Amino acid sequence: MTVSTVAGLESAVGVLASNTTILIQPGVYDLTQTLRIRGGISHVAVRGATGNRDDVVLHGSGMNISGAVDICVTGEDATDITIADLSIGDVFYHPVQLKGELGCDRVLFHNLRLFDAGEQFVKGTVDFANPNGVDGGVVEYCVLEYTVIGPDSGYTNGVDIHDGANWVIRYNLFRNIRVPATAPQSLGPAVLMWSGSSGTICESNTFIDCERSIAFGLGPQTGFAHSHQGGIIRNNFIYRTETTHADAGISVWDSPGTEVLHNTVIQNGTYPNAIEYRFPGTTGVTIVNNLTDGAIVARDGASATLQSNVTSATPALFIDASAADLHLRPTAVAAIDQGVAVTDCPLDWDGQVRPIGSQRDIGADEYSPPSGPPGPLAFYTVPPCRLVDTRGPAGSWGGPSLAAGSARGFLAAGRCSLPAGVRAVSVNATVTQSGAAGDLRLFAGDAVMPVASTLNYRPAQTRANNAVVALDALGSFVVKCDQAAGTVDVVVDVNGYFR
Ligand SMILES: [Ca+2]
Ligand SMILES: [Ca+2]
Repeated sequence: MTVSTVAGLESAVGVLASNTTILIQPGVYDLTQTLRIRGGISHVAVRGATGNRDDVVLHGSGMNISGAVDICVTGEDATDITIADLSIGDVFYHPVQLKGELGCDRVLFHNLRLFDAGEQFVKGTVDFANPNGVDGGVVEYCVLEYTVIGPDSGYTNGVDIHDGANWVIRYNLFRNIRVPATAPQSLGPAVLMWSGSSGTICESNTFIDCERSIAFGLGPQTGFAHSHQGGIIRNNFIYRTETTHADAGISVWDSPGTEVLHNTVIQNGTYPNAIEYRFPGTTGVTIVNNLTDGAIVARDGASATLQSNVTSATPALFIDASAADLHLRPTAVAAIDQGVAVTDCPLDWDGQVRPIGSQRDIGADEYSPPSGPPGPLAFYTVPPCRLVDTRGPAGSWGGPSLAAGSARGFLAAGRCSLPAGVRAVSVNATVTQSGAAGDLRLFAGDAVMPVASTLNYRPAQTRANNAVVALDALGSFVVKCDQAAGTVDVVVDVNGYFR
């Protein structure tokens, strides 16, 4: 269903049924009540209608004043929730709270801007007497930021999850997760996974001017064997010049078995340590191929295996450090081809396959020499492979169905035997279960939307067509659905690629 008013949105969420998407038309929505996703439902989505997160903005009652709406969206007794393509902020507590104590699991946050939260931006709660937190969350392609600075209380984090298993936090920008110098509380990590959380993957994010960027565990906690266990912190860019409340970029505090691989942490002397592992419960940790301008330090009886880290990085190694572009320059000989082989980090920050050249590079970027003007592309076949099927469970390559007028991006590189650097894909695109007559346009995400359609269809028709679809620099493409109303399902099978 499509909504275009605050009342329409609040009413639609109130009656939301399983397997339903709410599409929100462009506009600013000053909420009058919390949008509660609940009622034992599953496979539901709340999305901006255009695919541009800046077109749809949900406001609470204000970051600094408690009011009618202190939490914008809650996930309660509901699972397999998608929240995508919009902005949420200006709220006294949380843009989004997920209630593990009520049975919430598996929430996808995609292409959101979350801003100006009086407390945590994404909060996953739990009943500490009977812990069963929110599992299987994904936060991807989002911006979480304070426009200027956080609340006077200082009580904030970006993503803060109690007792969550197997979260994935990737390709996000965390900016200005910091609080005033006078705040009574401070040092809230931008990513904080704790209270019995496990198996988190935190990868290929960028952190700019955050007090602490990533914390797996926050020290021993009563009632939990460990604050966090396992998981991987890899390929993150962390950059800070802010001197107030400075702390370590990466903290592994009571988190056994965690891997810290190929991160670039540049804090410009604002705090002596780039990476800290701490407390006796932190055992079996591996810290490999990280590039920092600060120390990597054990505290309070923690143990780890360190290999091939460089802790003497200078801004001269990077393309534009002051703008937090921590890609390596060709002259960065201290990092390029100086790493050791490591299993659990096959790609770099850009999604490029490691190694390029003779060995892996230290840090989050694998340096790739400029390719020069593109030459003629070569065509390669791959075994037919299903890349996208919106009839499937909600996810990056699955549901929900495409809504009328919407556009959605899909990453192709790295899937279906498609290598990094792929420039175009040969596909068979199928539409089915169309709610109205329409057409699809498939195109590179960084290109101007083409006039010509890839596939035209009538209502309730199943129809297929072959196409060659160009990809953007990250190896992704966009599907734009042109139809008057309803939804359509899309299946994209790959049979070859150009590179
Ligand atoms: Ca290399
Ligand atoms: Ca690279």
